[in-house]
Amino acid sequence: MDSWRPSVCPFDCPDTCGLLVRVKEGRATAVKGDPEHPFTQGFICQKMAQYPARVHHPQRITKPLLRVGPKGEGRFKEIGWDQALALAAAKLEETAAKHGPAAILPYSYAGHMGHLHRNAGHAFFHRLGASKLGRTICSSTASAGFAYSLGTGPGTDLSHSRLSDLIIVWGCNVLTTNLHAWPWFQEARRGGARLVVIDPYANQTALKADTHLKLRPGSDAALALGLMQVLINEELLDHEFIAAHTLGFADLQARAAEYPPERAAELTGVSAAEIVELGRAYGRARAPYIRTGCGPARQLAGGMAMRTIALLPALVGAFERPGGGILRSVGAGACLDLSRLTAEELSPAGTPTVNMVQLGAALAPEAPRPLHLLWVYLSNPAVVAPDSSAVLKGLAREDLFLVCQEMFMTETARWADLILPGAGSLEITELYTSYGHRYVQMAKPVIAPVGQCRSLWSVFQEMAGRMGFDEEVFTADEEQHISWMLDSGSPCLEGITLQSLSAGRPLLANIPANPYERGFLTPSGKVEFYCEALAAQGLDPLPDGAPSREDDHGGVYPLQLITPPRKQFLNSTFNELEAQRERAGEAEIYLHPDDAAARGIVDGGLVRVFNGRGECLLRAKVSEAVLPGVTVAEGLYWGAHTPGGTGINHLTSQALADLGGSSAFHCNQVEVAPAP
Ligand SMILES: Nc1nc2c(c(=O)[nH]1)N[C@H]1C(S)=C(S)[C@@H](COP(=O)(O)OP(=O)(O)OC[C@H]3O[C@@H](n4cnc5c(=O)[nH]c(N)nc54)[C@H](O)[C@@H]3O)O[C@H]1N2
Ligand SMILES: Nc1nc2c(c(=O)[nH]1)N[C@H]1C(S)=C(S)[C@@H](COP(=O)(O)OP(=O)(O)OC[C@H]3O[C@@H](n4cnc5c(=O)[nH]c(N)nc54)[C@H](O)[C@@H]3O)O[C@H]1N2
Ligand code: SF4
Ligand SMILES: [Mo]
Repeated sequence: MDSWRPSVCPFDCPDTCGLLVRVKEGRATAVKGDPEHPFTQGFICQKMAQYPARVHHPQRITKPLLRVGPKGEGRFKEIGWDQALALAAAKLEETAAKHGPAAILPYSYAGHMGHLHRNAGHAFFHRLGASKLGRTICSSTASAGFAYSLGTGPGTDLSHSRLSDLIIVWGCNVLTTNLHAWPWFQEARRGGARLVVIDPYANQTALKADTHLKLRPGSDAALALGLMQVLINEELLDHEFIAAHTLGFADLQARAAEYPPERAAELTGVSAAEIVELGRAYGRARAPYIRTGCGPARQLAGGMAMRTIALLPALVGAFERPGGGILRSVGAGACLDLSRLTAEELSPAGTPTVNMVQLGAALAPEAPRPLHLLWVYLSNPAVVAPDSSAVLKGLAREDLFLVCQEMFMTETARWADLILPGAGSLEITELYTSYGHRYVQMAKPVIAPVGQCRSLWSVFQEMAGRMGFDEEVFTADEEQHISWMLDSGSPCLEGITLQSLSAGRPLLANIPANPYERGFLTPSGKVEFYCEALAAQGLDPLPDGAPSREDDHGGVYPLQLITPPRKQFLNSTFNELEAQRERAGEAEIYLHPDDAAARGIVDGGLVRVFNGRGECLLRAKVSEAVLPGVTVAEGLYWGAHTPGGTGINHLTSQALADLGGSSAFHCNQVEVAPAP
């Protein structure tokens, strides 16, 4: 008997699709998009269509593994769960006794986005007194920048954009990373809307847009200020909105005057004519809508860039028009009460925090507080964290005990001392919200755990028992925790309960499609052109258009490199499927024809991309898709699948962005040469 059962896509993708999974004799055999899910609309991406192959992959880790060979060699023997967890508990105790509990660090991120399992280890590590992890690798800079301008809280829903007449996709490759935005944009376009993409390269989305402004990476604030200057200069302003809902317009006006189109053009690489044209179009549009991604934020001055972009809608009063507004992130996640699950209060006062972007530095033997036990789950830091050579050096330390909860032998798991096989999303009970839509969903297991795999949740609960922790958080069951999360008292979860979600249908949270109609969650309740909170930290209270650029060592590394996602992978996930690697093809780097010619590089040739941190071998893609001086390498390939054995994060740095402590993955200087 086969049947289709409801589930949810667990990946770190704003679309959080509702799924139907066909199950035959206890195995998942096919996955499709839920046709009744209003956001999924019955289709899924090509990656997820491969999910059954991933779940039942012959190389999936299905038993606990203990290292037998030298570190990193990848030789393990199978052991039982009891032995594995007893060893883990002994190592935790030994480390805490010898070095203090802060020598233990959990390292987890977004391999699975369900709230229960994503947060399952928090209480356990808090109770241990382990160092805390600052989970900043993705969006903390973008959200900090945005919050200084518009406040916290969700942005304008994507479904709202269908009423827009001008959609600007600003540093977000939606056809790769937010596929389900596309139907809304296409609906708007059928109604006459124009689609503009602002991005350093002609990505998939730009190729399908009406206009592509190709800017230098890190110059978004200058571009936004240039657009503001056009709006101000040509009187394309909504004075009524500005007077009622913003703070510091006169100051902004003075600052924007420093960015006439010619200067903005010089800073951005976009022509003055294009800037004037887009400024006018934005000012004259009935309901302009902006979708920003993380692209502008993954820069040394990325927080400032996001803050500046976020101010544009206020100048033209776009927030008040059906179809107008701006989106960075939306969803009901912030409405949940995670406090009982994460039990922050169990962490002793004064416990240090390690910023996950700087794992390489934290693992160095000379770090001020050396780490001796690293427990990795839902993440693959050997590939995804910046400055891979520093990370790998740390993982190779003989005096570091590495536990990995994984489904596959990733480049991190290879270095482990102990691997615990993880149950995947089809095998567990879970609660999901999204950062791209407003639906809340619950998933129940559709198959039994594969092999001896166990969920993160059950492992941490059992570990807590073994360590003698008896607080309520460690004894409550999954459904109890889901109920607690939903029972937050937030009006946005009205009517959404364990019972109502149990039918497996998506429930719409009570969040307006355009939350800005209700005002702004800034300290002043207004859009802050002038931001007192930034001034109080000694930072520039006004938008600043100085471009982000890494030191090029006097021109030794003259080319800018950005490293955005690739369509066939989800961060470093899906590298484990050979068929998916074949679809992705070889790792490439886009180079402008002038830059290629100056270096004797031909299209399709193998090139060495290098800087002071490391090098990669990539296939040259010589194309005017980028400006001269700019290069792009899509995708987090595992090093082992590249000709040089090194992934792209061998070239990125551990430097933090200006606000929010995130990484600057798109702010690197490199040189490129033909490979020997
Ligand atoms: N297929 C696929 N989908 C994914 C992912 C994946 O790996 N693969 N990852 C998921 C995750 S975790 C996330 S956080 C999201 C990220 O999704 P996005 O926000 O779309 O990804 P970004 O890396 O921010 O890159 C977006 C675009 O920003 C551009 N960009 C880079 N630097 C700049 C700049 O300085 N200014 C401007 N204007 N643009 C710039 C890049 O060229 C790219 O086209 O996607 C999610 N979805
Ligand atoms: N250069 C560069 N680096 C980047 C980025 C970039 O744009 N450029 N993007 C950054 C961003 S936005 C992010 S969010 C991070 C993402 O970084 P990560 O969150 O580390 O994402 P993944 O690489 O997908 O690794 C997730 C791992 O979790 C495992 N996993 C998945 N589900 C389960 C489960 O149910 N149980 C268990 N036990 N394991 C599971 C998968 O097998 C996979 O190995 O990478 C960042 N790194
Ligand atoms: S990765 Fe994104 S688009 Fe693909 S199925 Fe999952 S949520 Fe949907
Ligand atoms: Mo991310």
